[in-house]
Amino acid sequence: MFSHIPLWPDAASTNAGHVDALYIYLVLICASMTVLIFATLAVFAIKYRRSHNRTAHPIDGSNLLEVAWTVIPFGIFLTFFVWGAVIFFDERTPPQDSTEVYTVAKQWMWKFEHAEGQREINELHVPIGRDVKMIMTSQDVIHSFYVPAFRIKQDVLPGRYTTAWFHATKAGTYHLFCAEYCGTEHSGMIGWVIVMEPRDYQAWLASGGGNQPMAVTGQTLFAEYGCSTCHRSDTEGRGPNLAGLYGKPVVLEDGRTLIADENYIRESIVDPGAKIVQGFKPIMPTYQGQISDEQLNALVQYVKSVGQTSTGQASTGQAATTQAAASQPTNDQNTQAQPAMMTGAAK
Ligand code: HEC
Ligand SMILES: [Cu+2]
Repeated sequence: MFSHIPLWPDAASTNAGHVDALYIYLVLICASMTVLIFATLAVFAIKYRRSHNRTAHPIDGSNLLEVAWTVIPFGIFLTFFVWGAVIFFDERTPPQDSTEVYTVAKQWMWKFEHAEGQREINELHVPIGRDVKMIMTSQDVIHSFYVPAFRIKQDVLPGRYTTAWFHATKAGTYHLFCAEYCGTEHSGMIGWVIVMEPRDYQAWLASGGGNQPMAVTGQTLFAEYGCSTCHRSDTEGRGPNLAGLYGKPVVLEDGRTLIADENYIRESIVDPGAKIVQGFKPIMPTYQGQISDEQLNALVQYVKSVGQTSTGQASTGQAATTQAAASQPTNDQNTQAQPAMMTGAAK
């Protein structure tokens, strides 16, 4: 509708229309207020101009008038707040079952890794018609993920995750900016979001070749870093069984309860002492400085996938875990008969 006005960026997400509508509303209200004020000014200036054959009649004020001109504008301006809050909360809440893309920002580039395993730099390929959740962190300073065509902007911070989501609606190639000054080459920290028809996207995924899902990478790391020695798929481990942890409430030693989201899992790995799970001792070593952000992402994705059954990408972790769990009792007696399962478990 507004695409012929060059000031207006492309609108390529479900969110864009809402943001634009609110923006137009703001402009209209401001414009009508301006017109109202200047019109009144002009009319009064003429009507009540100084004149010799008229005497002034002082008035004592009117409570009705004062209440009206306070309450009515207040009500009008509150609509900004309410409407803005509705859009804000919608933008802040990624739908369940979104496709996930992990993002590591650094001076001065964007590194993306799809949950399915594809990696890219300064280019992000996404399909039309799917909810995409960006799980973002920074390797150094604060950056900001900004895609005008989607009307989303989200700061990307070191040491934690921030998330953003969108649902692309129009194929095309759109600008990606860093919107937070981050050093000398900040202006070069740009890229492209390539929105593709689902068919083309499938072709693009297939052409990637050789990538394994992040959850599988994470599972390998989980064994390599010795996590699996404490976190077992039964209740015998020295650490909690992580199956089904993601999205569930966790009761802490100090009595607090919180939801195990990506940030909680991440913090549990780099700063295990920060929040101790009730009933467990603080014996988990910190992995701060020993693993890269990419490895951390893979571990988080793996922990999220353990014991999940609903989403496609999660089933990899689930399959791998069930396989490992299933093959454990067979290890001693049945090694010969189960060679396929053994390779799965040996990792
Ligand atoms: C020495 C044993 C040990 C090792 C090794 C270990 N952990 Fe832990 N982990 C624990 C214990 C004990 C807890 C519970 C106490 C706490 O919160 O620190 C825990 C808690 C956690 C939690 C929070 C669990 C919950 O139910 O809320 C996560 C996630 C986690 N660990 C992941 C990992 C990962 C990933 C690794 C490997 C990089 C790892 N752990 C290595 C012992 C261990
Ligand atoms: Cu930046």
